Amino acid sequence: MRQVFLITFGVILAVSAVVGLFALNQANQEQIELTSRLQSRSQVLSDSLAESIEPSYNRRATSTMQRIIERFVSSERLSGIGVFDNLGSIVASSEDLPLPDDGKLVTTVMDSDEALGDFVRGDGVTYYVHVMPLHEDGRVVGALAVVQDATYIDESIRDIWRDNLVRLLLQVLLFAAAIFALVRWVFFRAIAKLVAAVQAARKGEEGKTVDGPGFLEPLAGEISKVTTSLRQARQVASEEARMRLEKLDSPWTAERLKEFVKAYLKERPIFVVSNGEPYVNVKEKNKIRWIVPAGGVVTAINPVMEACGGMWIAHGSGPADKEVVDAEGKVRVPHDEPKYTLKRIWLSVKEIKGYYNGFSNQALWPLCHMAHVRPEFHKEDWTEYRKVNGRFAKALLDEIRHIERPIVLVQDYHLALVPAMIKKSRPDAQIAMFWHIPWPSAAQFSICPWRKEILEGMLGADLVGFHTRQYCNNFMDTVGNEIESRIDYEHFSIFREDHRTFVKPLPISISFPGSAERLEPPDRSIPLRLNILTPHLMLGVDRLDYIKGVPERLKGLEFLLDAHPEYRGKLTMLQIASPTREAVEKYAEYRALVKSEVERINGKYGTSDWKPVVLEEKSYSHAELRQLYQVADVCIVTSLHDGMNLVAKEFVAARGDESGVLILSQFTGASRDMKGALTINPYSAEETSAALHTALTMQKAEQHRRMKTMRASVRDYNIYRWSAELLKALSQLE
Ligand code: GDG
Repeated sequence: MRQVFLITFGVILAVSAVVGLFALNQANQEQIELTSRLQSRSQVLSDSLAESIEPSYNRRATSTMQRIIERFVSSERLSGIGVFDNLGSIVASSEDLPLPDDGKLVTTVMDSDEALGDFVRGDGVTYYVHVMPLHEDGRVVGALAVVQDATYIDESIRDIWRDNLVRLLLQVLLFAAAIFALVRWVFFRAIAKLVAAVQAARKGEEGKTVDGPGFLEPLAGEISKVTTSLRQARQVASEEARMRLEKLDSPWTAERLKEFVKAYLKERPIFVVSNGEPYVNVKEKNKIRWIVPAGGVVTAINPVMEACGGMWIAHGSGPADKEVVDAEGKVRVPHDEPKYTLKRIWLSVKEIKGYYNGFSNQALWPLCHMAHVRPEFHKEDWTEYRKVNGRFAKALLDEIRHIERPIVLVQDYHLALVPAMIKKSRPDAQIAMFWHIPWPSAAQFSICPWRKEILEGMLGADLVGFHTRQYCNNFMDTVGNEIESRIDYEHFSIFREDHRTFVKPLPISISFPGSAERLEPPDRSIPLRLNILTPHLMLGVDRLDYIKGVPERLKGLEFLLDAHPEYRGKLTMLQIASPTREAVEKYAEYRALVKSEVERINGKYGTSDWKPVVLEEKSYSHAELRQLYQVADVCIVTSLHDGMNLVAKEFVAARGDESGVLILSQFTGASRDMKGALTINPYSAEETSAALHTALTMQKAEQHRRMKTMRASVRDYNIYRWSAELLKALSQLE
């Protein structure tokens, strides 16, 4: 748009300059012509008047002169006539004779014996004064001045300028409108069409031809060739990918997953249903911006949706979420390069209290995690949980009503009842449910008053996935204990009535290789901003959740600073603690506990220029977290129980330099895959401290060896492979 204005402005400037020059020339010509006509008339009038006046002047017949003057003034419509003696004094004149004050013109004419003329301005009127000498016997004896109103010359020049200005304005308006329309509709439209065609080629969409109007034809031709080559290259890649699809080996990329989806699912759309949404909109200073919320489900599922497209249904929890969606609660995301549709569901305060804060996070979350927080079961929370699950199911059923055999991926413990609700109305839907948190032992699960309903809900899915084989076993045992069914341990499936559900371990991962793959120069700006200047940096990144074992981590640090005072002043623990589930009391208590522990340790060891722990109780962007992963010497994960833990994998993925040490709790799903980590029992401060000491003194060669192993494992089993395995297993269940 700016360019259109610039072009229009340039043209207007050029037109104005041309019109201005022409107007100036016209005005000059007019002035010369009118002036010359005025001068000639003055000359003729003066000559004929002089002839009549001279005899009377020589006779000093003043009254005769006065009469002649008066007659002449009125008959020729003059502004005045004056007769002067040889001293320049008026002898006879018309009434109100407008003359220059100093009378110089009269004197000059008499001295030079030559007629002269000049313009005189006064009271908004311009006069032309013509003075000629009067003679007696060939001698100059006086002068005669004839004064004419010359204002019409100024007016005529003004009219010329005004007419030209009006013409200029009209031209400017017409030109501006024409240029605007031309640039906008012809030029920009053609460019926009070209851009759309190139974009379509980049995204691999078929059927958009690259063409442009005459002047853009050469460019369009070249772009067309490039996009054809791109399409051909893509076809070759796709062919190769298709040939490799049968093998679920590495490397898996977003492109390969896309091809896989095309080949296996024949482009059947994918629907993801989860409680949490991938983007949250907030309003700051009247401007809406989006942020990626902290949490493992979003980290894992977003790259899959970006690769495969489809629809993600989630709770719209952001304060400005409603302002960016259409009437159906939908918006295309990511906002800067849309790839799939996000449909938001709105929940009331009561629903959030019972379904989310209540049953999901005060009953199921502690029930599934052995973190010594007692689950709280309340009938009213369960009622809301069931009701909200019904609302998610209904929203999904509305969306799939015209789609044959849709693929539905239900995420996590908030939506355990959704699979059966969908299956009941749409038996043709292929449903997978992934449980992102641990599944406890059958005995532990048996304390849940609504265990049967939860299991029946989950068994509506064709496939139920957990991170580890152990969780799968626990689930099969639980179903065996609680529900009338036939358990098939050979194929890991459960028969109930006429439906069969497969149970499969699918260790979730991250999108490596991805942006994390790039080797960026380490950026220490965040530690510097936080005034962390110690040679060693130990990093923790967690939602502020009691399962993450932050107080235990702090105890481990305390133990280290006691056992190895040489680290005092040399080591800083930076804890990124993104706030989470703040409406739940246990989380508020936990937050206060972490804060007071940090203060206690900082009080115990801190000095004027060193704090052992820097606690950041706020969310960081993924790009900032990546910067931190790249400069930390140690990343520490001390979860008391954790389904997988993606922070461990993100740290490893960010270490393109193959150095740094990962300390990992043995109670995370990740500890099964991350063979190069230093594994600890976070309940033992002594063990944590020993691992920290080992990490801080580890030779570079040893760090490389361990990091290489871990990077290879995350690269081989990334999120694209995870989803390919899940989708392949699901599509083969017919
Ligand atoms: C559940 C299970 C399982 C952290 N702080 C910020 C932030 N994060 C991101 C991390 C990471 C994710 O959140 C946390 O993932 P985790 O896997 O560590 O943990 P949970 O959120 O508890 O996830 C877990 C996971 O689901 C997947 O199945 O592994 O066991 O509990 O990606 O980088 N992200 C942003 N700002 C932060 O401040 N944007």
